[in-house]
Amino acid sequence: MSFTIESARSIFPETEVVNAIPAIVESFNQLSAEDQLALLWFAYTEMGVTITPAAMGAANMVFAEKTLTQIKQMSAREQTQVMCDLINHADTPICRTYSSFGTNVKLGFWYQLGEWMKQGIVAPIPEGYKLSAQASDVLQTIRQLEGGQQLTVLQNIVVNMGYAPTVSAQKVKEPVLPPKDIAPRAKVSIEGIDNLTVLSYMENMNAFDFQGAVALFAENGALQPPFQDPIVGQENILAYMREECYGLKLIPERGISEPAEGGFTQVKVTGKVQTPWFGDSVGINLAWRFLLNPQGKIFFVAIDVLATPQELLNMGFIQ
Ligand code: EQ3
Repeated sequence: MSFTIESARSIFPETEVVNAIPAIVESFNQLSAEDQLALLWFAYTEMGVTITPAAMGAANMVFAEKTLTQIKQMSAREQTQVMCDLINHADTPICRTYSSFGTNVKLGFWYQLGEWMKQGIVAPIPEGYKLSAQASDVLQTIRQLEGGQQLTVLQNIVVNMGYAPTVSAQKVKEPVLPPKDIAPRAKVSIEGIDNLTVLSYMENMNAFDFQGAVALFAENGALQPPFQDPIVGQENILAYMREECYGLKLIPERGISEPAEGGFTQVKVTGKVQTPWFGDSVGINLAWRFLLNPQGKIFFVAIDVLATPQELLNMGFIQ
């Protein structure tokens, strides 16, 4: 029997993935727009991590400049309306433009609005705003997550704002940056792993050489980001990486490699990823579950956010 993408999704079934996040995002979405805006403000200001302004360099903010300037020139009421529209997925020109931004531009857009809220240029959350009981519950749940998981919630919420009329909405094509020179590529070592495909994957990703990373995949291979369906095919994976992966730092720590049926090999690696937004102050605990075909190409890789830091050590034989 050979693997399908569907069957590959369940390799290393003992991996404990954080499952609270989609549920938290869902209960957040049930709140009123005002509550959502205020809750995000409270969560963001309480989180105790600050965005590295240099991260704005990882986002091509030029795509958002026109919209940001437009918002800056609005009255406070109009500004609040725009923010509520984004939350309500309203069909407005700004919401459509926002939906066309890549993840980093969306995050940078809100970072800029947040800075302007602090400076009084954009309408702040009214002083003394009281969250509803439901919103306070959601905030409390977010507080109890560990740092990397809090960021994952925030990112998921921000990415889904705006108005996208169809699933295949036109995306802004972010310019292709040349890969870093060979020299600054850092050699990666992973305890328990000597598989060259897996090691090269990590090295290419850290050098932002996405073409190199994608060449390691089988033509019909797939990459499954956290909480998403698999992205299938080299071309789609490349487009995804160009949009989502600039500035990420993969820090794999340890792994296990074992033969699977049909001449395939399954490899599980645990470690952390750092986002350019918070530099080395927050690491998100992850597992990569690779399935390599008999030719040594990546047939499938899932990236999962781990439920607990202890999971970093769980390779299947520690129960
Ligand atoms: C202004 C304020 C505060 C209040 C207002 O009312 C509303 C909003 C929205 C506000 C602003 C909020 C802001 C500025 C939020 C910013 C949030 C940020 C910067 C979050 C960043 C999160 C980044 C994360 C979680 C990155 C995770 C990356 C992962 C898991 C990468 C995984 C991958 C690996 C490791 C691979 O090997 C392949 C690719 C892939 C991407 C899947």
